[in-house]
Formats: sequence, structure tokens, C-alpha cells
Amino acid sequence: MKTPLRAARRLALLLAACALLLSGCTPAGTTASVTDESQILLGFSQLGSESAWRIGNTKSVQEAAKRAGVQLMYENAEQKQENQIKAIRSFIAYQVDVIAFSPIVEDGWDNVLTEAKNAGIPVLTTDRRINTSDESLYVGFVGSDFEEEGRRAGRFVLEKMKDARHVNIVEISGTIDSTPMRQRASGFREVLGDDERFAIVESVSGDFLRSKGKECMQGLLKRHDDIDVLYSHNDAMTLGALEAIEEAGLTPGKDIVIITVDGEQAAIDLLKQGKINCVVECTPLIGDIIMELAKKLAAGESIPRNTYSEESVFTEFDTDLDSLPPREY
Ligand code: GYE
Repeated sequence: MKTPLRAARRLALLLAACALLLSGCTPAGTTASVTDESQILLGFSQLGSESAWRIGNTKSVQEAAKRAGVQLMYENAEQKQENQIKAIRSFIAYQVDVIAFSPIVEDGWDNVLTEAKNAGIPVLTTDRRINTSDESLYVGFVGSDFEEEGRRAGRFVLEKMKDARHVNIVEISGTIDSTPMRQRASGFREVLGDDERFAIVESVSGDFLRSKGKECMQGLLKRHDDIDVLYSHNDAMTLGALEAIEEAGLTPGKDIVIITVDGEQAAIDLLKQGKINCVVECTPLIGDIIMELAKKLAAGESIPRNTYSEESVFTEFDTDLDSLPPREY
């Protein structure tokens, strides 16, 4: 069944490439080139470019595809679920071998993934997860353990504030209904448990964006004059929040303890300067493992249901921060 479909697909791609060559342009965000028959074709729907993390993730996927000899159809959904759904439909129309996508939110994928399943195309979710009652709609997940990231943030609060009698915490969370937002919040709460010394006085969503992180922090500082700890779900929002804190005449890292997630270079630099107290690592560098899994799927092999990245945590208590190699994001 695969051979005639593949031939038809290659022909469609060839015609599309010729048309593009003649018109001298390429469609925005699409990478489709015609190469040899043995290459697998992977459709990858990225959710957007909201943070340095995301940009590092896109780069990791694109470079890994080249290294692995995987032909990549890449689409950027610019933060819109409907664009991701369209991209997945176009991958199905092209009869790609494998679909990988980083779902912006967890709900709302059943219809399009049923179409992929009916077309016989295996689907891998990368970075974030989906919520579905039909677990057969995707074959596997590759990315981070966000619950553990939340727990690591919570454990740092316990350590740092061990002598405090009462701790007021504010939280700036990621995109509502996204996996990292839900799980980073729940892992954090799991560790703080019902220890009454710790009060999460307010939680607001900054959508993983630097500008919104700043706006959120400005609002939080207006509404609360006794914030001890900021737990921010990503570095981009943290960078914005730090601006708001400094503009309010406070010193981040001292007046307010700052905990952030991702570990981009900018956050590590601020940790070294004492403006951030704890960086929970979340790596976007999952391109190589995505290619490995995609090749297995294209060959009809099975893959693990979950593949997690190995991650660490960097804090003001570490003595070897200066020996950290430069970050790739
Ligand atoms: O933490 C954030 C990005 O889904 C893990 O999305 C990813 C998150 C990451 O915008 O910076």
C-alpha cells in the first residue's frame, strides 16, 4: 500500500517544488524539498515562537532532521490551535510517514488525530501532551516531566525558606490548559503540601510571554505588598517580571526570591548575578530523540509510550555555576 502512495506523494512534492521554483518563492514556514526515496518524511507542527525555549526547540528539530537525513515539513502555528490543526491536516494530505507536534493546549485534538489514524499515520506528541479518551490517537510522547519540574521548584522553596514562619508566594503560570502550566503548578503544590507556612496568595497566567510576565508582576505588586517568593513558569515571563520588580524599586533575588523554569542562558546569567535564586532546567533540545523515534515509527517498530529528557536544577547554593558550559538556548 505504501509504495504507490509514496510515489504519488513524491510526485505531489515534486510538482509543488517545481511550481515554487518557477514562482521563485517558498510558502511561509514550510520546508519541503524533494530528495531520495529512502528518506522518511516527517510533518512537524510547532506551536509558535513565544520564548527563547521555543526558538531553541525549533532549531533543535530542524538541525536534527538534517543530521538524521529526515525530510522535514515544518509549520509554525503562531500560538493558534486552529493553525496546528490545519498543519496536521496538510501533513495527512501529503501522506507524510510520521506526524510530530507540540500541542499548544491539551484538549481539542480528537477529530484531527482520528483523521491521522484513519490515514495510517503514526503521531508523536513532543514537548506537551494531549488530553483524550482515546489513547490510540497517538503512539508516544517525548519531552519533559513537568510535574517533577514543579516539585523541584517546591523543594527549593522548602530549603530556602526553612527558617521562615510565613511565606507569601505568587505564581505566574504558563498558557492556560497547557501541560507545562498544569503540571508545573501541581508538582509545586504537591511538595508544599498542606504546610500552613506557605501561602500561594495569587496565581495568574502570563501565557509564557515576556511582555505578559511584566504586566502580571506589575499587577501582583499593586495587589500585594508582602510578596516573599515569585514562582514563574518560564524564563521569558521571569525576565519581564524582573523588570517590573526593579521598576518598583525592589531587588529581585533579595527582596523577592525568584524561581524560574527553563534554564536559558539569560536566566543562568541572572542566577550568577544573584537576581534569580533557582533555575529549574527544562531542555528544548529534543530534536535528535524525535528523529530517532520518527525513524522507528516509519519502519513500523514500536516506541516507548513516554520518553523523558534528563534535567537538572541550578540554584544559588551551587558552588560550580561558573563551570557550566554555555547553554544552547
Ligand atoms: O517552558 C516555555 C515555552 O512547553 C516546555 O513552552 C514548554 C514551555 C517552556 O514557551 O518557555
